[in-house]
Amino acid sequence: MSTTNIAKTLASLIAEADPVAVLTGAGMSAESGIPTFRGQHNSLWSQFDPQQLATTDAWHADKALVWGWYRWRMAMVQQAKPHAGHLALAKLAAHANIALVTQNVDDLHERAGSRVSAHVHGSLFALRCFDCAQAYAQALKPLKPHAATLRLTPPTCPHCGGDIRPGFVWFGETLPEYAWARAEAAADRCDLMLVIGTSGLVYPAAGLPAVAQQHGAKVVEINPEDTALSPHVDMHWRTTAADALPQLLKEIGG
Ligand code: BJW
Repeated sequence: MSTTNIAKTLASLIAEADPVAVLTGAGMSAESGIPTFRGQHNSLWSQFDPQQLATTDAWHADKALVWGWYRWRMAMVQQAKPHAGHLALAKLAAHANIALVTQNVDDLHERAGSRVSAHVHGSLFALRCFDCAQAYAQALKPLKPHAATLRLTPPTCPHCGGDIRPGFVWFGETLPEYAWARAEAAADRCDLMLVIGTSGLVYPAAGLPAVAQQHGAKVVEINPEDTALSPHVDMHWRTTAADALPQLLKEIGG
């Protein structure tokens, strides 16, 4: 199918669907300059070992290494801007009832104007104490740009003296209960799910498209590459988020 036909078909699926669930992953932010986790020569896991950085064992083994790496990523996100795909998705909400579920810990959807239903893997801006889980609201000391491997001491919790940790979900941790309930509800109820920029490898989020299909929804994937989900989806659009979403918005009349 030509690109124009894909955009037209998807626009008509959206016109008939209520609600539309959108599940985004790291590829959604790639064109804003935020590296994905897997694949590509500059992806995070091609340069850094997830076992050393994204597990509670990694945190206990070397908090300064993990905190320095997260501060490096926070700075990268703060400098990034939403791209045309983020902006188009935000505008699509004027034409469809969208439930946006993201695996991303950045705030690019919000900065583009979208209301995010669920950040299932947490958020860059939701720091909390490792020990007592109290939210940490104090501003972090501004840093000069630093190397990803700079070791930095995490702040101390004003309530219990524990270490402040990033508000992300590491491997082996359960997902935030409220966010996960909203994500499951979106998958249960939707008539259409758009799956944008995820490899579909990390569970339980990767199971959401199957849940949507079990409830009768169609699933459409927007991704320049084949993924673990590709064999199961109803339609693919083999292009990037910043290319597809503005075309889709135009087709819908936005
Ligand atoms: C573009 C593009 C462009 C590029 N436009 N597209 C079953 C079997 C085995 C293990 C498990 C299992 N079920 C659960 C597990 C364990 C584990 C898991 O899934 N492991 C798998 C790797 C096998 N899951 C967990 O541990 C989860 N917790 C859990 O299950 O709790 C219950 C439990 C407790 C105790 C024991 C067992 C279970 C938690 C998962 C947390 C994931 N955390 C991370 C890090 C977040 C913090 C941080 O940011 O550092 O979340 S991992 C990382 O992967 C991050 C992402 O959100 C997540 C998904 O990645 P995503 O978004 O798909 O990105 P990529 O890089 O993989 O793909 C990018 C895609 O974009 C590619 O397809 C590109 O082609 C595409 N792309 N440019 C559009 N311009």
